[in-house]
Amino acid sequence: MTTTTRRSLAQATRADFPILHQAVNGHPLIYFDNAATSQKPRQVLECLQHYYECDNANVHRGVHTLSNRATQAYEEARAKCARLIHAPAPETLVFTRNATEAINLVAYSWGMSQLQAGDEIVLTVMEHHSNLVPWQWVAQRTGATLRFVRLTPQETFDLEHYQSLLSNRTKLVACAYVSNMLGCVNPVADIIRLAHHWGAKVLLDACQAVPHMPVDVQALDCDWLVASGHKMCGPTGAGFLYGKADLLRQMPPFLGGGEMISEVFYEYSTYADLPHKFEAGTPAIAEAIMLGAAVDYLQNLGLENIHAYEQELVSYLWQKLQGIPGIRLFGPPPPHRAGLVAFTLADVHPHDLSTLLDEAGIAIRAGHHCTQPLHRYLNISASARASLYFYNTPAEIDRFIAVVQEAVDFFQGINALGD
Ligand code: C6P
Repeated sequence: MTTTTRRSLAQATRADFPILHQAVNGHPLIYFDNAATSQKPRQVLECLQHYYECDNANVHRGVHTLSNRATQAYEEARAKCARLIHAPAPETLVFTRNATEAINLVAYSWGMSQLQAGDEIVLTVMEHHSNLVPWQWVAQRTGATLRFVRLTPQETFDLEHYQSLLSNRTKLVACAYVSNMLGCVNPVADIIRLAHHWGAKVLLDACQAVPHMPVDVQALDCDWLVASGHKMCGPTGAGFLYGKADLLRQMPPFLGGGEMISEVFYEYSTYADLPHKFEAGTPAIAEAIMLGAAVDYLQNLGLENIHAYEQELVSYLWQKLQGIPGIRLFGPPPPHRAGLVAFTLADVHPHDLSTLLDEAGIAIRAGHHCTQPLHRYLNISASARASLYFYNTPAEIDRFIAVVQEAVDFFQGINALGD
């Protein structure tokens, strides 16, 4: 892709995002908190309006026209999400509220029923709390043991250490595709191949991957993959779990209620086929349909194009950040990273930095980013994180860097007064 096409990707898309065209604290908004949640284009917002104005009804229940329309749109959205990750069939994709719920589904359904004392669950030290807490519960209830892959000196996934942890006791490997703090893109193809060699299943937390790069579950051969719609231009309240069909069929239901059943008697019930077995109760219909519109939007842009553009942006951001005195950047340097950078400054607390940036209209995240154990592992209590998406521009990075530099100068001045 040439520089011109890349520039036009951001330029062309910005007009689609009404929220970006506002002033915050007297300055044009710069939204660098995309790893927390992305903004939504007009096409996705209009989809919500259209659904509630024209088609609103419950799905899979009525035989009237609106119910048929709602059901069709809901199932089309499922098919779109399935195509996005190259799932073999729409029924291998279960709608959930978010990635967290999808991981909990696997933990409760598969983990609680399949694991026992002596089994091992391999996680990494970089996991988000969502891919840690549910496995702690599974381990506590079943007697299985948690093992953690550590980092290389470059703060990436340590493949050698990982191999040393694998054995015939390993029953599950659950790891992030892209770390939401280190920004490293993990060697998931190798991780999966090695786990399968030992007969272990693999769950990929692809929250920070699916919105930003092409993902192919069949090429990867992962057993499960989870993602959140709100990080990929979709609404909150809609995410998904992909699972291999045989595996999903063997798994007991997670939640019980309407729509997940085949037949119900007073004493017992039989369950619906995939994917409905895992979608108890009225689902987030409008949100799922909006997520389908978000997938259309992303695929129109092209995930390869989004990825290439973000690679350029993050290289620029990294290079500029490196020039700031007293900065510590986490994770590997580009090109081996995703479009987010977490850092600390010697003289400025991340929360103070975030407040000063907000005064300049710039949104970043400060804190532990739901990776408290990773922050402890790195010997820090908090970090600042700038996370980019395809609608961000190099000019925004320039402004961000200027304000970070001003913050450093300001706090260095205050600290010097105290000396
Ligand atoms: N990370 C962040 O600011 P939910 O909340 O279920 O949509 O996503 C959870 C989750 C799971 N895994 C990874 C790698 C994630 O990054 C996230 C969400 C956000 O980093 C909000 S804490």
